[in-house]
Amino acid sequence: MAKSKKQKSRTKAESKKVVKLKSKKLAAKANGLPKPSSKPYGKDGKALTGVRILDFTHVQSGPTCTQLLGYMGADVIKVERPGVGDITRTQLRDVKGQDSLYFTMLNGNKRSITIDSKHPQGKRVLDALIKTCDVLVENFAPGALDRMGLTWEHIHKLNPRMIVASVKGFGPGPYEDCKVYENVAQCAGGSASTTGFREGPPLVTGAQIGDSGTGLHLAWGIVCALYQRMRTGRGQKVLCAMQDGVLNLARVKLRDQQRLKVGPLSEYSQFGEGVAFGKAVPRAGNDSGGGQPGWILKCKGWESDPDAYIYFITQAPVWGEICDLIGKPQWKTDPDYATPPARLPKLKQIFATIEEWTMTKTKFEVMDICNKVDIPVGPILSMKEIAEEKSLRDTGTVVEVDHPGRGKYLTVGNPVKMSDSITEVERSPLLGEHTDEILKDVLGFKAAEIAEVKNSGALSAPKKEEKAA
Ligand code: CAO
Repeated sequence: MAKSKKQKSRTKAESKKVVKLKSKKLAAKANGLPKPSSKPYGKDGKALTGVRILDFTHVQSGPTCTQLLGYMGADVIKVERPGVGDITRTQLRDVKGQDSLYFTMLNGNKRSITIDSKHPQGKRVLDALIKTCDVLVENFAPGALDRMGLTWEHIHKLNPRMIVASVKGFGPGPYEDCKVYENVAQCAGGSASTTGFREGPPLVTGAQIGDSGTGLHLAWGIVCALYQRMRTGRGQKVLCAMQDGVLNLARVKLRDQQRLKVGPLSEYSQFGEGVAFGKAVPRAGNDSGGGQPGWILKCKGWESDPDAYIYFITQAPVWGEICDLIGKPQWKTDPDYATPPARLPKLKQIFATIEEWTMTKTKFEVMDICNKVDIPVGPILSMKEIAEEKSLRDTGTVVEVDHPGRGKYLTVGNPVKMSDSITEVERSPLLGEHTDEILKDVLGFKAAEIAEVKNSGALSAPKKEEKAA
């Protein structure tokens, strides 16, 4: 049936209303987000494209954080002391006169500008950078940033949106003024007291959980603060104390401290060995941290290769498969071995028997055989093996980059892989390599201004140091 003019226009108005309602609903559903990008995945910038970091970090903890942000696409501007730079540039040098691996492996995907932060003209440049950056990251000794005049109040007056992120050794409390390095944090965060063998002294770990671990925590805090800023429009302070970062990684040991009140820790091999527990969580050697007993066992070649070992977990669901592999099928039904509680007092002997089998195979053979029947094992990989491992190169976890001074070197790429933010690992910058570029392109300084700042000596090493170098 044909509609009248009036009916038609009413329908139009109505349909307009419906469209409006629909788009409102859609907008609410999208949580205020833009329309999904139509560009192919990996081709629409990076996760942190558009975020600019004023990187005032040095040594390891802070640089780890800003390198990760750089991997995610942030523009990281590293401020270094003229003529000297980050102290790690010259520490543990392997190539004479060139930036060390210590520096190059922690400062990829960054630009370097040299500024004397205590020089009036240096302060002028820093203030200009504060106005244009989103995040200031620092890991100076407590109070050093304030002594430069870069107090929270000063920064916030210049840029209320600025996030100020800091690594310190300790949070507020009796040790807040202490300078802290990696192993100090491992000890103060509960890792060292719970690492090592019961009979031996506390041990620090090879993984840099104090420095790199805290840098990683700080990066997470910064990204969260950036997200909150989208709602509040203002920056905030982000603090990660190394002691706190280590404790967060050692939280299972604080779990065990509380369990100790209730009774002995039955998954620790000292329980099976009948050794009494003290008041604090003991060192557990190579015991597995979870409820499934595990140990490191020798493999073929262990006599000459210090890394011919495998971590072997006697997970309950695959006990039968383990018994078959090691030629002890009778243990599947023997009441002395058939259940996890029955095995606890005999773990030492059980692992010794499994080791007789693993010693007849290389760690990679054990890996192949066990994984086929879902027995969890882990080969002890040397750094040489990791450096040469093809699959790690293929995924970009180990990357070779070229450096104008020192040539090719290996670095660790982004350990986090994202489908729409592809990491391109870049070499570390030379000291002050981007000073001019930053003054001109980031700060918009005219040639005369650049000359004025440069002539003041705020961006170069004092004459004496220049001669010494
Ligand atoms: N221009 C001028 N001065 C600069 C400068 C620049 N661009 N960059 C740094 N400085 C100055 C600082 O202002 C400071 O001077 P004051 O002491 O006079 O204020 C001085 O250099 C030394 O800084 P610092 O005390 O941070 O360095 P340090 O070598 O004495 O200590 C460390 C190193 C790591 C122990 C200390 O920075 C610290 O405890 N940081 C926090 C915890 C941390 O990150 N530890 C991890 C270290 S390993 O990753």
